[in-house]
Amino acid sequence: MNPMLNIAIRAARKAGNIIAKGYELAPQDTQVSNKGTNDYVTSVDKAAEEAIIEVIRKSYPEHAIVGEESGVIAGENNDIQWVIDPLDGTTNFVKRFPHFSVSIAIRVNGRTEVGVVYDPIRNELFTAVRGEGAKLNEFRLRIDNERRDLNGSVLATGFPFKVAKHRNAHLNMIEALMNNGVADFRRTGSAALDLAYVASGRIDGYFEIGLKPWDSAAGDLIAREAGALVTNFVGGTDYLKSGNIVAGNGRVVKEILNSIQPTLTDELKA
Ligand code: 2AM
Ligand code: CA
Ligand code: CA
Ligand code: CA
Repeated sequence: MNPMLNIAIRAARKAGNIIAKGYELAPQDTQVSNKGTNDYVTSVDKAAEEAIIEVIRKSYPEHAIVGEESGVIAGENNDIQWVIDPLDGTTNFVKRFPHFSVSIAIRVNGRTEVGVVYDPIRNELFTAVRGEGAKLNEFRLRIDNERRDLNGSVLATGFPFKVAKHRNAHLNMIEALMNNGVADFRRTGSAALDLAYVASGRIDGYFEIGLKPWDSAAGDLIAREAGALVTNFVGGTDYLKSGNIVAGNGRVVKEILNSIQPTLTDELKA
């Protein structure tokens, strides 16, 4: 097995165990604080991130790490960067809604080589290595390629956190997509799992505004290695930078892009 994948899996499982234990505790045993309005961080997010960093440091002390809770930790070799979200879906975790994940991507010279998304509640481990396909536990993943259009489709999305800037555009997108045949939406609260669920054909497509690289880098590789197309809102490839992301099979993505095109503000076209 790819040695870096092996370490990423070890780190994800370790963080997942910390999260699962934290989930079993009485709510008052988890410290919750606010980073901003509706923006929580808990003692479990922090403990999980520390555990991941410790595992990486043991095997690859020279690599750089970017974590949601720690920011950038430079290394001697900054060409290799681990992009980690120790708990994707903190709001679910805090509400005791059992849907969240650990997300770990390894990027080499700006290209994602390894992606791991781990759901500790269901014990589902989604992995991908660039050029080698994607897996759910030991099974190979393939997106749903049968679907040719949006009629009857189910898409996942997330509501944008920059409300003043993006809420209207997002609601317009939902309306436009429903007018073009989308049957239903899922708002799961974990962007990393949304992308992994595109990879597994559990949802037909996914779009979201303003993600951070740690939300999407691992799920992006898993989706693409399962055969998905992933783009920004105008079909471009800079979605890790802008955070504006669309994923699905090629035809579904094309239909999503066509549907949302009239709703895009100038900022969302970039
Ligand atoms: P988090 O749980 O790691 O913070 C779901 O739409 C995505 O939005 C998740 O990846 C979630 O990641 C992220 N998210 C939740 N609250 C957020 C906030 N206040 N600002 C930015 N992203 C947020
Ligand atoms: Ca967060
Ligand atoms: Ca996240
Ligand atoms: Ca997080």
